[in-house]
Amino acid sequence: MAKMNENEYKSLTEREAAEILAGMTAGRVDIVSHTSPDADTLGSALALAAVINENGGDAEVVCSDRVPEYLCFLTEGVCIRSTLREGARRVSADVASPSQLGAFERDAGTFSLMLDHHGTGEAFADNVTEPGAAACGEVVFRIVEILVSEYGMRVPRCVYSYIYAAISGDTGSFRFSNTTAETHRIAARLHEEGADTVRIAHNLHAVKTLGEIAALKLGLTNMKLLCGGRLAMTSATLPEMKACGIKDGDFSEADEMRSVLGVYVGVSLRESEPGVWRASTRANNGIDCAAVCAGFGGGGHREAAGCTLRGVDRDGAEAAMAEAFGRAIAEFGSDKKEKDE
Ligand SMILES: [Mn+2]
Repeated sequence: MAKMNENEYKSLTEREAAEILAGMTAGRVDIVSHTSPDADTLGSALALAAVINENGGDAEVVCSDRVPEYLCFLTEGVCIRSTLREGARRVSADVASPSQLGAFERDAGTFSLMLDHHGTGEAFADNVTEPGAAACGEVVFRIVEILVSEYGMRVPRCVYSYIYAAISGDTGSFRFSNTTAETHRIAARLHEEGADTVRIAHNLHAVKTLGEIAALKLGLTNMKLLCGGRLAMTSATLPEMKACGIKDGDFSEADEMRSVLGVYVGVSLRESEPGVWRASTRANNGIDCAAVCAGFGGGGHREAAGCTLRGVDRDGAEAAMAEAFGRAIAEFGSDKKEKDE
């Protein structure tokens, strides 16, 4: 929240945001998503635009980047603009900082309202920011409820699916630690209102591209279990990825490695250029990946972190990771023993 309230922009309640949005059913409104759009930013923006349009408005969803293929089921039948409209008021959904506006970064000062749940970043408009919300979709849900109860606005059925997709996306299908009892209560309401929960779960969490399947296949082929079954590691060289038709950067199997029964840490290594290896790491059981990766000049979160290893071949990169995580796993084991005793 640090920067949020120190500047000229106001922190708004959902009620105040609803009042602003209720006033947007006349005239043009652009609802803007962040770069590299995900289900939360698009679902939130689509929901707001659909409510405004259902009540006589002229709202469009705008994103500086293209919608990724796996999210096309969500934007079906809606034109996502790549430019802002002249004279339209501007609202952002799930955008934490001006830089996340991408091509519209310079227009950041022209926004009327920001709806967000990050709580880190830099406000560029009066905003509703709720770090306790699992997704921007939760904020949008509460605002839509106020638009219905206090402004008598109509809500088309698709809105409930958009918001459900937003929340399902940011919570990893209600599995991540950001999921609260309130998240489930909202999801239940969305379900009752007709959200297409099965189709959303399938498209967001089960579907894989052929490229992802190729990467998974290579990742499983190259998998090794180390440290007495506590460390699962895989790696891919540039020629291997090329031979399997895996595009640059699409090999990231740390989550798959972590999912092996009994494993504390999953590591995925990919050669990004000859002699340079990018490591992506995921931990269960409280081992601190960020601390281990920091030893290699990288960083991230406790459960998910990364680093880059230079001047090594595959054996060297694997040995470095096995050594560092082997130590972390051994320390973790002895800490645990002490606590148990
Ligand atoms: Mn989000």
